[in-house]
Amino acid sequence: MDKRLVDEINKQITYEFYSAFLYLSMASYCAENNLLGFENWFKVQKDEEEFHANKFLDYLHERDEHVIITGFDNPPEEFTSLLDVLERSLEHEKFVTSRISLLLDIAYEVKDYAAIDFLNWYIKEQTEEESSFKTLIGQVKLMGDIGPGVFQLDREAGTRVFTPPIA
Ligand code: OFO
Repeated sequence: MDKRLVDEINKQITYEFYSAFLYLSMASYCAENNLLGFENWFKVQKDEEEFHANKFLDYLHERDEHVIITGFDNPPEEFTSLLDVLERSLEHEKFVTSRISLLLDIAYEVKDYAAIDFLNWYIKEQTEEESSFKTLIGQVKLMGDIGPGVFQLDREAGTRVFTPPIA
């Protein structure tokens, strides 16, 4: 594979694990603020991010490339409200979408059609992730992030379960 593409995918593995830690930090904020449904929701999101990271890692091995595991910055641990958590999540997902687009740009540039096929899965996944955060933000804005409205949303968030996305 093209070296730049391999390097950027290796960086992406780090970003995906960072996402997992970010969502774990958000799950903790929710737990500490009696939002146990959202604690569950963000822990499931963390599982999804680990799935994304491992999928990249397995792909590099499948293509006979070297995987480099690196550390990353600490995720934030101070949040002001559930809405703040969700808005910062959406902002983060937009950043990740831009990263996946960069990977695809390189894959097109070097005409790596197998990588293009592989990366298209992430494009679809990012659209879904951004959309689910946008929906939650809209719902929290409608119902308010304190009081009975959020209690209902929290109950629904508590029903989320991790099912590995279809590859
Ligand atoms: Fe891996 O999609 Fe979120 O960050």
